[in-house]
Amino acid sequence: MTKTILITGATAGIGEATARRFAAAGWKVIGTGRRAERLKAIADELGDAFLPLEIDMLDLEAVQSLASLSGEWGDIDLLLNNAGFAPPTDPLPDTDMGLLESVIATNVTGVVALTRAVLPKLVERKGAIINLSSVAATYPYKGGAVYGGTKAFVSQFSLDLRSDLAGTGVRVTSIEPGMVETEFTIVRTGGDKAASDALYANMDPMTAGDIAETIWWVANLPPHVNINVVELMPTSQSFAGFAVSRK
Ligand code: 8X3
Repeated sequence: MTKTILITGATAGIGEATARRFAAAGWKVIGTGRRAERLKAIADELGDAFLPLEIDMLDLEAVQSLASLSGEWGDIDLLLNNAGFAPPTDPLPDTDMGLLESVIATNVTGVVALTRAVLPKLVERKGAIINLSSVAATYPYKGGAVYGGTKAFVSQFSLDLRSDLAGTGVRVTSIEPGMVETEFTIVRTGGDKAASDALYANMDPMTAGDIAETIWWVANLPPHVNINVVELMPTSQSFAGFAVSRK
């Protein structure tokens, strides 16, 4: 039987790569995003397998409306909470509060609202939820307080949801990648392509396809196997030591 995945932020990066990966394997893909022309380009490419929905995760009424998807697109087997972004790594007082609010609203409130909206469908289908967290949920770095805080929320939300869903057969996974070369850093730097290129230069970052493949693996394990957390990094990314300030 054909399965259906709902992907937020399907217009680029990990969301787009996952849409392609699942459509190529015969899944139906509902993709949400803000950029209509990008959604249209993906729809032109994937054809009937793809339902493009122009939705801004900040619009909670639009998010809630996904609870009423019906007919051919009403049965959702897998929710991929992928939409999210990071503010610049500037000191907190220098970062625009409106921007921080939209990061929190997208990465936290949007994930909660959409999960809440489609959970009855997932329970009905014994489906699954995969949440895109980050290594920033676990490992602090300078300028990452709000982004890391939102991702720590996503990781813990995923674990706690498993408790709520005990006995339902619904699986929940938190995927926690390190450096993946997508538009993530271009967005984070306010459109600075050169800064993004420099960050990923000569270090073989992971690709959106690497993460899509991980999502595919998690989603297609037998129903009795729940992967709680997947943390992955490029081989070239590792850890720095603690910072110590001395008198
Ligand atoms: C972002 C991961 O390592 O680029 O989610 O900060 S990293």
